Amino acid sequence: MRTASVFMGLTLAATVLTSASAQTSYPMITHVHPVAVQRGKTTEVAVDGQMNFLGVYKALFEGTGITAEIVPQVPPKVVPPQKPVLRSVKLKLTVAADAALGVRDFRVAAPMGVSSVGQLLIVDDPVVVEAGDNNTREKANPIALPCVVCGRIEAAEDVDFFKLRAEAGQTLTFEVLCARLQDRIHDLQKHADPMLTLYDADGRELAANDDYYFADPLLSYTIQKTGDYYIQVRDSKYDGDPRWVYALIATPRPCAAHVFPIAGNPGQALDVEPVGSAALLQAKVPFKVPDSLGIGQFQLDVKGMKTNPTTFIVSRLPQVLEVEPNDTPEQATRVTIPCGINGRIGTRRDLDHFVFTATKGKAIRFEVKARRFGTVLNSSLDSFIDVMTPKGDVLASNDDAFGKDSALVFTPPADGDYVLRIRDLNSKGGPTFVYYIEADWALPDYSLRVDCDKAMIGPGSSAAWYVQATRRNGFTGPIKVEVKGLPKGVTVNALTIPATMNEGLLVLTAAPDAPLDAVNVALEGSAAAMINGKEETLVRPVTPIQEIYLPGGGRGRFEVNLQTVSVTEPSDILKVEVKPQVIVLKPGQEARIDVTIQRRADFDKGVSLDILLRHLEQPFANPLPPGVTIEAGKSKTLLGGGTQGHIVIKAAPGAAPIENVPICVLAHVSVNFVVKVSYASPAILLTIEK
Ligand SMILES: [Ca+2]
Ligand SMILES: [Ca+2]
Ligand SMILES: [Ca+2]
Ligand SMILES: [Ca+2]
Repeated sequence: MRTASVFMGLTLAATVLTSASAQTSYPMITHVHPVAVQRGKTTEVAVDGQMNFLGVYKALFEGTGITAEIVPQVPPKVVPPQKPVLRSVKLKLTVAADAALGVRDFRVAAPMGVSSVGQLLIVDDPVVVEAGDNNTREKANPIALPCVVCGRIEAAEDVDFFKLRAEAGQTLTFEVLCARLQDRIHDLQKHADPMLTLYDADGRELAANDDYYFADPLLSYTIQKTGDYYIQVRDSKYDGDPRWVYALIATPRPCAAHVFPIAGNPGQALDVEPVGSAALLQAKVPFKVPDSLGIGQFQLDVKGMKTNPTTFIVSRLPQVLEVEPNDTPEQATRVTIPCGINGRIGTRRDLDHFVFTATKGKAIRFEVKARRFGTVLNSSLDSFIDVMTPKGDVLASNDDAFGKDSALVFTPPADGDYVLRIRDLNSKGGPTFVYYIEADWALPDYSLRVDCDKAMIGPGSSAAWYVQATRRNGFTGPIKVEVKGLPKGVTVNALTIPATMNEGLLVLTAAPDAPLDAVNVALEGSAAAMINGKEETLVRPVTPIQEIYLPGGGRGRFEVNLQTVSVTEPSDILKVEVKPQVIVLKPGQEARIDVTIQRRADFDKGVSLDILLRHLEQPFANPLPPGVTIEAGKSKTLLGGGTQGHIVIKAAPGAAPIENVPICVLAHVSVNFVVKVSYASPAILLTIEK
């Protein structure tokens, strides 16, 4: 049944206590309070949002080490046929003592569907919750460091003061996680821009910070005089919203906001330079690189104290460090491809050059990993890269390929030396402008995303996921996609994205007796590719993308870390039936798909049909093979309150042969003028003959 949906309008606020009997949607999380939970403890948190949280029976988390008990809910009394609605659920969270620190995605599951993604912060220090009116220094909430304060910038003009005692010589660090917890919230139209200010006992401002990690602030300050101090959290424009929760980390422990170098080989013993207050204690810190490949966050040991988890990249590529001065092509640091380059745009207008020897026609891929919104790559650098001749003639350039990070593929026109240059787009620089560049052969490869991140399937019904492939460096082969860990009673069609297509459809179907449940699943692609003359199997994960509301009603898409399947109670549309389920066309031929929807007895609202996933006429996914289109004039897609429709598809005279491409019919129900819920038919296998 439901997959796509989104686009909350303000109209939802009008239906606070009751909903119409039909037009089912899923719970949409907007915020969690308190948003931080201490590991090794059990904590009760409130999860709030839109639509209906009544009957939530389970919570699902990214990673391991968190379990949840649902605190029993008390449904409000309503007059039938109205149904009770709750906008909140309380969870009793138990976090294992060895659970990974940091931000985690999670969801809750209700009988009618699984929620959009919410985020929680796992911390080591005691959590305290903002209390009462703390809008002035006089009314500040007392806190004892180290701690994590969970509060809210709940209204315009809200300022939150916290009072603390500090000793002369202590270096304190304060960090807020607030804006970073809002990026992937489905329908939070207005986002916070928090800032921090530190005051002494007399109200003199000692330090302030607005944007350190994207819009979130961080500041460290060395106390000169033992006494009372005040830390203030507010929005930089004095705005506020009850959904703007934050975690204020307040600690006398050393801070490593970044490290240099930012990458190393598994198991390597490195001396890294912390950027932050940890550098006051120890300029170079021994660090054993973990074995887990990829981008992670790890704590440093500084003089017997642990820092915050800081971002580090583990790679098998040989690692090199920039050597200053390298501000001109003549001073370039020599590197050998393939390698990982570690550097820093250390000052304003700094340029870093790297010279390498290349072979005519042997393509090289450069990818910067420094700053990507919505991830832990949080360097200050907005990279810009050029590949040049040793004389400085620019041959290729890139600014933004992955968020603010640059990437390009360079095919050398002749044997010889070439120079890679990296700089900040705005000529800024400083200790926090660390970067890593993957410099590797441009080998055939691909990546996969899936729209969307959750499936909600009624008994006997189906839901659709659209897998989208990006092919790189000449990879043209078919890609097999599999779903691992489906719940009991749920099946999915086989999918191999053909060589001539870049997308494919997965239809998940629940058996009529499938039990109510929700589980996280993993999608994986595998494909054969010729790598240096040898056939290899490339296995790649599929990144879930959640649709998010864009102001004005547009459909945004944001990468999340959870892919979830739920079996629900029967919804508005019980089933979308299609005939035929196998279609064979010759070029130039048409086929008519007859569609019958089974409505739940109390559901009489309008339904529309489609094969493409579209919003406001913009296509987001199209499972039809090349040359096959919908004949809109011959189709009946607006059913009103009816149950019968049809869609005519046509193969163009030049349509290439292709076998058994899965497509399906979506039945859309509008929840309001911006929220749409989609139900899917079983897969139809489409073949084009010669
Ligand atoms: Ca507050
Ligand atoms: Ca800010
Ligand atoms: Ca330089
Ligand atoms: Ca850039």
